[in-house]
Amino acid sequence: QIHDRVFKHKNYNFVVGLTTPEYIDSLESFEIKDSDVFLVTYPKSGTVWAQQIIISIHELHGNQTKYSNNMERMPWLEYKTAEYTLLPSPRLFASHLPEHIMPPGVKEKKAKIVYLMRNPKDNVVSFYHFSKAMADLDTPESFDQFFEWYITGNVFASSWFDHVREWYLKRDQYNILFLTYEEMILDLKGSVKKICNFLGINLTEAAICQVVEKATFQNMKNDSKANYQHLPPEQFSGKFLRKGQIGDWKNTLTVAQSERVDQVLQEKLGDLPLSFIRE
Ligand code: PPS
Repeated sequence: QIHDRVFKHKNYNFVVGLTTPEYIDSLESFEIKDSDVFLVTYPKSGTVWAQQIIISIHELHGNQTKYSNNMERMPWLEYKTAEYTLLPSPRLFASHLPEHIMPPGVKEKKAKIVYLMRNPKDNVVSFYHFSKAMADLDTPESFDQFFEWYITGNVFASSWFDHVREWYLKRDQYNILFLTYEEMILDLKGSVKKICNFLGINLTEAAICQVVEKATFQNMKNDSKANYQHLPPEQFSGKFLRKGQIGDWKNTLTVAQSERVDQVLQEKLGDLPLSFIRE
């Protein structure tokens, strides 16, 4: 089952109108620079949050560039929204691509990947609300319907389980840092420091505190560069910063749905040392 608003290419669901099979194919020869930084996520895992952090770290490090919003400073690799070869270094990209579609050059260069994951129960709830508000996506009739789409990977970005598994299994081929949304919620400052260390950027304690300040839920909500309110309301009628919590899934998933996620987690990721759910 595949919906109107997605097309499958290279065994992955893309959004119709946001990219093309030809452009995706061209990524095979996309030239990578050692200084490139990629933030890779399954959708609704905290992308815009980590985007704000990575951009702020670079700004405070002295990489001042003019940009009107975070999407412009750190565009999505799979949606060609600018001439990427002309972007100043270090280039910063966001991406929801699975490992098998990532430009092969990323492996050969010293380019860095921050891979951010979020537990699938909160992820599916966030994705459901996003699907209702985003005109580019198929609109579910109910949470129950969306849950079925999600569990079977019949959504934009395909299966969360496959995305996480594939990136995790191939991790040794990349210069990659795994982070979770949950650890960012529980220790934002520690997470910012982890990202700085990984990027090889030394910030003063005061600068780190500034990054943390800029990345709080409330401040991001009011930051016009970070909150994605620049998207036209006919395209997106919701909030990118919706609730920003761990465990909100308990207000939405039934016991049976929660158990189903546990079961699929066990089936698909049970052999890997990853744990996601925080009660
Ligand atoms: S997207 O469309 O894939 O780019 O969405 P993404 O940014 O990955 O995920 C959106 C969810 O991340 C939450 N978010 C935050 N949580 C805590 N603190 C901060 N600063 C923050 N910024 C974004 C956002 O609220 C979405 O989660 P939900 O559960 O829907 O609130």
